[in-house]
Amino acid sequence: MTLMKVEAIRLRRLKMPLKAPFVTSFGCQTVRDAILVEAEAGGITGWGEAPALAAPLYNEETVETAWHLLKDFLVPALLGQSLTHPSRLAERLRPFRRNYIAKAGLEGALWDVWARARGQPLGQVLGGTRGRVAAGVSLGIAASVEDLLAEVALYLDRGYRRIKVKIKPGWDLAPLSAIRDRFGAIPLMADANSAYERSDLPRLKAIDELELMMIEQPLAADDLVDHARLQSELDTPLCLDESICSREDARKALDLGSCGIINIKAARVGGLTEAVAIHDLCRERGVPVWCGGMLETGIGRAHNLALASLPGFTLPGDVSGSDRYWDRDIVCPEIAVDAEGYITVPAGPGLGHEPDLGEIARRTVREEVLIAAG
Ligand code: OSB
Ligand code: MG
Repeated sequence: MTLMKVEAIRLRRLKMPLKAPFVTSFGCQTVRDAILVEAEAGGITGWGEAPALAAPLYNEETVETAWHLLKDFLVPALLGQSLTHPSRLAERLRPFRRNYIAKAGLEGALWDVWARARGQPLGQVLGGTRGRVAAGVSLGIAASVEDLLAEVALYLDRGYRRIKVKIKPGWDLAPLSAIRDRFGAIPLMADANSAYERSDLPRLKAIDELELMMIEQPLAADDLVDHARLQSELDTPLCLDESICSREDARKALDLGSCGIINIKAARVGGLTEAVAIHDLCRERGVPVWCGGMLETGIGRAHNLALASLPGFTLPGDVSGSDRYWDRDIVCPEIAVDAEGYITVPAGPGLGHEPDLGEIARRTVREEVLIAAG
């Protein structure tokens, strides 16, 4: 396949109950309303996921807006068109502003088609070099410090190689100090999802004393300038998530000194092409990156695993096993963490974790098939 002609796209909405509610500074999730994108091109099927959240609290997108964008703009712009490579999709979709999570779902399906057509694993097609990826976990805001300590113990026992804790003003020093007291110098970091302001500097200075690996996104998504000011006041590296929606954002953040580390999520930046471009920039500049997550099903999780196999992903990310969120995932095999806390990057073509069509059908609550005219 040198030209990829997309003949049909099937969009699905799935209801996936989370094992336990996931609480952040911006809200509480109990059910994952997931969007899957299935693309047909030249007899090959590829899968992507658009992991927008139910409410516009992490970024401006929601499950409904991502569905609307895909159905009414992005898929119609692609159907019947021929692409020489998945990386050419972004320019086709550029007239439609932002809506990066929706775009990433469509691009992801095309990357899977492309890799399967070549009989190569997606990781390899992206430039991945690792055979395994260190697993990390993101722990939500808990009901009590004791509950959080029990969760930390569980994931350390399972071999996870980094613990991330969600924080907000009032749920920061106590839980983080308790973890340091109980577990010592484990690889520990905190994610604020923009819950702090400049006036919280004294509190952030106190967190600085805990020698975390990094503090993720303390300030507003649109504020690279105050992140740079804050970074100059702290020894702990800042890591940006919400602030970085493109390679250009990453360049500006690094030029300004707004962070020392970047969390790369393909979903947040419009797809794997832009994610790889940010990876390449950071690698040139010696800036470590790690792969973030968005409560993905196994489909998005397999995409993340492929991305995290690139050489610049030197820090463990929010790449966890299927059983972190799901009683039963929708891919075969499920994504598993070994006793040493690593996930094997699959060697099969494309995602390397096959969609479980029965399980997907059982959870599908809405479906839309769009077919190229003629
Ligand atoms: O800020 O990294 C984040 C989940 C949804 C939206 C934003 C974030 C997260 C997480 C969990 O931290 C990552 C995961 O385990 O998928
Ligand atoms: Mg984050």
